[in-house]
Amino acid sequence: MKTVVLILFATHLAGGVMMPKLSDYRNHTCYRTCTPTITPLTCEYDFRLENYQTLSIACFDCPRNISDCFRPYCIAADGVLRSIQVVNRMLPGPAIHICEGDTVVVNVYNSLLNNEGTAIHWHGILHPNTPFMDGVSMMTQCAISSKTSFQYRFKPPDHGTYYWHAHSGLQQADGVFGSFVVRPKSSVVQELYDYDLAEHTVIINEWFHETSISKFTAHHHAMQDNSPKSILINGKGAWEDKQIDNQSMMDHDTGQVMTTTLRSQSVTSASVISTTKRISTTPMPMDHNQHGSKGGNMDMTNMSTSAISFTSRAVFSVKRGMRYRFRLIGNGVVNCPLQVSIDNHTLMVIASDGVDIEPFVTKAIDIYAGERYDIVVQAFQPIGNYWIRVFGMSDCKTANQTAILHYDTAPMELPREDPNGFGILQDNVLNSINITGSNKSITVAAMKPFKPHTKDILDEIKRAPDHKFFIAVDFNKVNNYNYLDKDYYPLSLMLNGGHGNTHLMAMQMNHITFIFPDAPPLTQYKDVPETIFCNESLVPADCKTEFCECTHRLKVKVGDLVEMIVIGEAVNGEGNHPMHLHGHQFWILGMKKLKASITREEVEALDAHGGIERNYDTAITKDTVLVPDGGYTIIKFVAKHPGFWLFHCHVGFHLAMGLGMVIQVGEIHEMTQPPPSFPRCGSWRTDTSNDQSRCYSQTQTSSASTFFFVATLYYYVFLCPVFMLFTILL
Ligand SMILES: *[C@@H]1O[C@H](CO)[C@@H](O)[C@H](O)[C@H]1NC(C)=O
Ligand SMILES: *[C@@H]1O[C@H](CO)[C@@H](O)[C@H](O)[C@H]1NC(C)=O
Ligand SMILES: *[C@@H]1O[C@H](CO)[C@@H](O)[C@H](O)[C@H]1NC(C)=O
Ligand SMILES: *[C@@H]1O[C@H](CO)[C@@H](O)[C@H](O)[C@H]1NC(C)=O
Ligand SMILES: *[C@@H]1O[C@H](CO)[C@@H](O)[C@H](O)[C@H]1NC(C)=O
Ligand SMILES: *[C@@H]1O[C@H](CO)[C@@H](O)[C@H](O)[C@H]1NC(C)=O
Ligand SMILES: *[C@@H]1O[C@H](CO)[C@@H](O)[C@H](O)[C@H]1NC(C)=O
Ligand SMILES: *[C@@H]1O[C@H](CO)[C@@H](O)[C@H](O)[C@H]1NC(C)=O
Ligand SMILES: *[C@@H]1O[C@H](CO)[C@@H](O)[C@H](O)[C@H]1NC(C)=O
Ligand SMILES: [Cu+2]
Repeated sequence: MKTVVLILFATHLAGGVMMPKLSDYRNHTCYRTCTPTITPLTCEYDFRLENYQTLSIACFDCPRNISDCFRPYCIAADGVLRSIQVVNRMLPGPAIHICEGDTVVVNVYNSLLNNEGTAIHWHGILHPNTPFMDGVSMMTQCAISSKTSFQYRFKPPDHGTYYWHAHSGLQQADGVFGSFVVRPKSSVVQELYDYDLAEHTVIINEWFHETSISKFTAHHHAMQDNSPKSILINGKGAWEDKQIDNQSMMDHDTGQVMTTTLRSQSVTSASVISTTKRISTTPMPMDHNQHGSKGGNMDMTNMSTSAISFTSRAVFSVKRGMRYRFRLIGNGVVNCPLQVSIDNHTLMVIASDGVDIEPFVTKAIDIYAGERYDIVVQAFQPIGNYWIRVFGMSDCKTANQTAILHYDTAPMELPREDPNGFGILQDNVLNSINITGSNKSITVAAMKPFKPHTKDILDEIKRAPDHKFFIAVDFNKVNNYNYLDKDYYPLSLMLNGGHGNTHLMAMQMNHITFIFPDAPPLTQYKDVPETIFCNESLVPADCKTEFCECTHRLKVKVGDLVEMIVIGEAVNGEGNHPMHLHGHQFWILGMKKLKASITREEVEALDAHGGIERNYDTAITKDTVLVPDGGYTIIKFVAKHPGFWLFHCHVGFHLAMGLGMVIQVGEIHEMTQPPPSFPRCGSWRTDTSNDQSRCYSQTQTSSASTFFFVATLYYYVFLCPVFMLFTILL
């Protein structure tokens, strides 16, 4: 009896939410060969979000002892100490690899400190019937409060390369992301490669050496730069900088802070490190992460030379003579196109954003935040090791990273070529930032679908749209009260300071800064006052002179054909914006950089005179596309799926500044509503006379909370005294 009582009390103290053991995959069998006759599975994962640390105590002597860097839960990153936010103490977080037709269940346990809320978005995955599983905090659900859990459950309708990331604040930039691959049961492009392995998923992101929120506030409130120092490939990288040679690190054995000169540390001096190391007796878990080199210690650092740093780069193994499908994921968070190339190998592009395209060969791809490219790498070169190079551009001009393409019988050594070797390639580049350049470099608008469009699809694409929206994106010269004060430190003073900092201006779409409402409209439409929504024809003021901030919404009917001409005005500052649409794929009808800067009026005039061509015949579909500065990108889609779908710049800092809008497809009654117990949230105040819509009436209280209330009452009023009585009696 005593045990029962203790268990009851323990459960009570834990608040009822069980935090799972780390790395706890409910089912390890979802990664398998996908065939047309395969039995669909339900693939369940536990995600625990935590504040964590690179080079934590889990890392023992890493990076002085490189083997230690491969210990479970050791996140070495690029060897620089910093605070991070991660899922299951992994970077990237757990990879999801399923077959077409499988159902995904992810139990998110929010263990973040500071009572920070979260939400996880499944980037690129469509939700025809589960719009409330899109994972956008304050749009499709409430933020998952700290110390609570939330279960995502959905069936991805299409195969392809996707990824997941936090869609709440800047958590994605601090480590809350991972890959998500839905393998086809059968595929038209399959004959182009021999292998499609989980370990060849390549997720690339810029990396700050401090928390992203610290970078963000320094940028906007103190006019600092927002340039990341480094780049990570599958969470790994090498970093070299004299300033961090002597970074203070705790000696995890002695507990003493030691300043180590990492650069001159040699393999032999590593043995000087304390031998009274704590021994971890737990066996190494399987590497469920499946990113790059799995399991084994692929130590490719070279500690006897000062030319490189001391954490391991990602290693991708191949067998000579074979062709491999690599899935590249651009997980950018600032304005950093990332150019990817592989020494002595070409990249055959076969798919992008989950859609097969007519294969073509390029030397390099410029990947923008949120884009995915599937390529075939032919391992036909002499056996050896080759650099996979990633060069940052724009705000990442000084950041770069390398990984290694390793032919499996080659010695474990670094490629001979200089890792800084050549700079950014200008020719033979897909999606180049300078798309007016060489004729060998093409834009994504020039990519062709794998199979020609059927007549039905062509008719659909060519039909006159029900809505044609011109959307101008720019930094605007208005007093953005989020970063300035009209009276005490207005924009005019700041700009005259000689900095010319564009990031103090307002990041807007048609002169409107987007804000999320204080309750998610998809699931609590009644709680969102209609007055918070706005659009160009209904704004509070003259937004060209006054700062306008509201929930920018474009409302369309289910089935409407929508064309959007998105213009990168770049009048007040350059910036390339990769625009991402939730819930739909769109055709790309055109993309052109016209000049250094251009106004919406100029593009509208050009279009009115037939000066803007649209390619219908070979238009491909994507879900994330670059809008070049001083140019435009034209997208078109059938608004098939009812819901509230965010359309935003995927640069995390830009979205945080309000570069987005929401497309409302259909009326609320046409949208699939979540189960009645779905979590609710919102603002509250006692005096609601001016606003009846903010607090919930008794009838709207979810059945789950009613149940919880009744259960708690029952527990305290009845069960608790009974058990206490028993305890006393025993
Ligand atoms: C896990 O995989 C096995 C084997 O494929 C399957 O039988 C089982 O139903 C799966 N379990 C869950 C919880 O999906
Ligand atoms: C380095 O770490 C590995 C495994 O973590 C351990 O087996 C080895 O003894 C360590 N080497 C030194 C020199 O401490
Ligand atoms: C690459 O990054 C390193 C810092 O890790 C820097 O020293 C080097 O100059 C960069 N190379 C190029 C070509 O930008
Ligand atoms: C790092 O420490 C070493 C030894 O303490 C010292 O000689 C060197 O100047 C330091 N380097 C820097 C960049 O501070
Ligand atoms: C790789 O390409 C470089 C530059 O074209 C060339 O110098 C080198 O010999 C090539 N390496 C191999 C192994 O073919
Ligand atoms: C490490 O660098 C040294 C000096 O450049 C070189 O002689 C050695 O072969 C390298 N080792 C590996 C494993 O690459
Ligand atoms: C693009 O072109 C502009 C001017 O034509 C140049 O300043 C810039 O460096 C180029 N960017 C890249 C990434 O090549
Ligand atoms: C364009 O391509 C053609 C054919 O491949 C080539 O002859 C020509 O030199 C290229 N022009 C430029 C500017 O690169
Ligand atoms: C813009 O807002 C007005 C007023 O609410 C509305 O009538 C109009 O339909 C809206 N336009 C779009 C495209 O949502
Ligand atoms: Cu942007």
